[in-house]
Amino acid sequence: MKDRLQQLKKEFAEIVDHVVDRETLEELKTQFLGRKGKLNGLMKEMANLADEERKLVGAVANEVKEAIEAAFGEAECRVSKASMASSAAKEWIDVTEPALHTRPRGTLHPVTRVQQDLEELFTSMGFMVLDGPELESDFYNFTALNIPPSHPARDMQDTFYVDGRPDTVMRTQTSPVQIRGMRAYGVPLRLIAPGRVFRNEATDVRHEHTFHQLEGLVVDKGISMAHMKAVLEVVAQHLYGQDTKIRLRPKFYPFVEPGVNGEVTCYLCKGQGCRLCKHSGWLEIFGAGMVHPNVLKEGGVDPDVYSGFAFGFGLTRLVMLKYGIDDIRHLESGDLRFLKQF
Ligand code: FA5
Repeated sequence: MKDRLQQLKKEFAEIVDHVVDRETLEELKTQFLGRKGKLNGLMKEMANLADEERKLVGAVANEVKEAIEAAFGEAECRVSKASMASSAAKEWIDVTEPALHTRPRGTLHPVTRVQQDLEELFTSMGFMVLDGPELESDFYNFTALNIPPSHPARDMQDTFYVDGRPDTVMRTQTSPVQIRGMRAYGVPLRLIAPGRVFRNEATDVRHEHTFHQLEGLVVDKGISMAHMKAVLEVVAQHLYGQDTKIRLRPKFYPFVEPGVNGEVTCYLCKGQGCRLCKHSGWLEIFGAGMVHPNVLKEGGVDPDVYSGFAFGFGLTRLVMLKYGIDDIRHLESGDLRFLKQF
């Protein structure tokens, strides 16, 4: 009897070591320790033993039961650790993965994209980037730019005046920053001034009441139109490719002399003529010229010593050309269906 009990303990120890899952372990427990299990079967047989013998065998039976329970406890611990490790491996979480339900992020407005691209280009050529106020004085917007009160050139830019502040306008151009820049930093000077401007326009596909320009000014000794053309060529080629040429044709602007209207070869048809360039082969993208002596004087610069050139890109137009936008009014509409495309 004692031997059979010891044999049972040995048998359990051998089997339990190979069990790897909780279900088999439970089955094994019922098989050995359950009411109808092997140990109970043996213990029932003890009833037939003599008193003395039953005491001895009973002690062995208890010892075997405890040993089996202890082995079971150890196996249970081992199996549950293994199962935790395997489910951790299966349910592995990549903590670097972006969350699924983040708030949607916006994108840069197409005007901002082109503006930042040009800011980078100009700063690489030693230009500084300046801001100016959108609510500007009549003096900076017109008078200091050689457009005195009642001069007919004021009619070229239909202006928003401000109620109760006759000397204040919503700036019609970024050119006032030329004066502000010269007064603030002196010469020699290289600056660009991108920004929003406003005109009381009857709007259509090419004209908005609110649009963006990018002004440029270079003042130094011995600056000529050749410098101006070279810089503008670099910009045009950066925007539309190395084959791009520029064409300068005379145009009147009160703050430059001589003044030009700047065009680039149409990047779509390479100058052959197409719908985009209205079959001319050229696209008009800026105004420019040599800074008028009166403007230099307003900026505190001696025109007998220094000369300079200035230019003003229609930044919004550049954006339209770059992305093939057919109606300028989309750009300030705030329409997400349009903006999400960029
Ligand atoms: C000017 O505003 C001058 N300040 C440019 C300049 C600067 C000339 C320095 C010489 C030296 P203009 O009015 O032509 O010029 O406007 C410049 C550009 O702004 C135009 O070529 C055009 O691309 C753009 N533009 C003008 N009006 C509108 C409008 N209503 N909507 C969108 N773009 C416009």
